[in-house]
Amino acid sequence: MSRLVVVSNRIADPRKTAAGGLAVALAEVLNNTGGLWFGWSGKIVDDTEVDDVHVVQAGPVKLAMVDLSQADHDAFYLGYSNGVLWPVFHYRLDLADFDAGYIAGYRRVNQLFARKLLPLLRPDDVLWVHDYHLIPLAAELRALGCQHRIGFFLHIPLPPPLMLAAIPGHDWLVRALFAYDLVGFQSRSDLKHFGDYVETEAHAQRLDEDRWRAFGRTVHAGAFPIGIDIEEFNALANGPEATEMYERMKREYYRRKLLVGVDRLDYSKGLPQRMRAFREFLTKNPELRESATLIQIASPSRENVSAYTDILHELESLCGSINGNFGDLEWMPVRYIHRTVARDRLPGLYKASRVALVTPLRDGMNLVAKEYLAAQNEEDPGVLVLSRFAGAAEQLKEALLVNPYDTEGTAAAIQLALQMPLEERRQRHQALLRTVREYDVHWWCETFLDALAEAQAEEKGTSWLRL
Ligand code: ADQ
Repeated sequence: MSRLVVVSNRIADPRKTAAGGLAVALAEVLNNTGGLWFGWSGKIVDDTEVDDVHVVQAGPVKLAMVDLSQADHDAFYLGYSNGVLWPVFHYRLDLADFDAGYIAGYRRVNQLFARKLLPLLRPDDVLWVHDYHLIPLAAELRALGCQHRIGFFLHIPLPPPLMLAAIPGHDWLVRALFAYDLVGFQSRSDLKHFGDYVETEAHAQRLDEDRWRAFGRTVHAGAFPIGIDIEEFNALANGPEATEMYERMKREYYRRKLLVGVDRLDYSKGLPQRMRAFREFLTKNPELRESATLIQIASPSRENVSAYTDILHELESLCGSINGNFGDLEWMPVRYIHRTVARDRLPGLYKASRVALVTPLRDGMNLVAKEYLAAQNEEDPGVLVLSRFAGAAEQLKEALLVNPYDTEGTAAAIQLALQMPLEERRQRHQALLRTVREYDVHWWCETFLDALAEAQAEEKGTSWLRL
């Protein structure tokens, strides 16, 4: 069995299961193959100290980490990854900062990763690179002579060609994807955007459903929607912390129906739009007002990027005005919490909530939607209100799908969700849970790695791309 090498910007200690979902799934595969996990240590050091690779043995898994200099961190992480790629890939050209210096820093860090990773590789290793921070990594590795099988998974959406083309250096970025053997996306619409881009902008030849040829290379691409670790999540849901949380919420809100939102505080998550829809719901349904409370958890995220402070202020002001205008001494319609909730308590909060509002403006997948479904009591389940612009909407068709930009439509869905009869809630939940169970994180890992194994078999003997 080949050893698996996972590369991601941040890495997690696989022995600490609290990290949840993705980290747990990857840890499981890594544990089985005695794998290697390579990434940034999270530390910023002086330029002179950047060269060290820190290796830690975590059970059967080896963690190898590099530090970054302040300049590289600023250009690579804050600048190009989160100031250019994140907004544009989430369709927010207006928030992108196309400072010319960032792309050089982005490339420099990918070159650093390639240089430091290559000597750690064994001949039969299989590499799995994750997310938008590391798009050119395979090309940089190939330039150093690496001939390993390399797969890439993009956790965030891929925008349509014209939007992608707004990024200076977009052609270089997409060409770099051809250095991988397999490129995985969250949804079929992302895959379609990839196909459209490479055929129109790069004049790639489509060989079949999932293979394109350009720059002397054939790349396989597919949609591999990520799922949750349902067993791990069920274990958490039955644990003491989740149970305590559930009981406390039920006690505290015994006269009301809870709505819940759990997100990183990010402009892609549509939080102000959600608040406006909830305000519209309160305005239109005075008779339901005092029976509904929205708990919105928004964990702090990338607070050193300015677009994030703007969204924080907008959200605070909306929550304040809703509570000021609709609340009274006994009842506040919104409980807004700007903090991360411990992972082992989350299932209790989900279970106590009659409705989940998962209404991003754009999202690669959105695992909160799947976690909410997994946490429900099957006899008396809650209702998922889901944005049609989340990758999850391709799979979770029985949710109440909404357009988060449409305030009135979303408000109407909130009302429908709160008043949905038990039988309909059960039917929808049953179908949704079946999907969440079938396409869990293990399915995702296995399907991707199987496709990667097949992708390379066809590619033997062709020349590698050099940038
Ligand atoms: P994220 O944008 O971080 O991830 P998401 O999938 O919604 O988004 O959440 C990831 C995890 O973080 C979930 O397990 C969730 O429970 C947890 N989480 C989110 N907000 C939290 C909060 N306030 N407190 C505690 N825990 C919280 C990116 C992409 C997504 C994609 C994932 C995985 O943006 O679209 O689903 O990667 O590929």
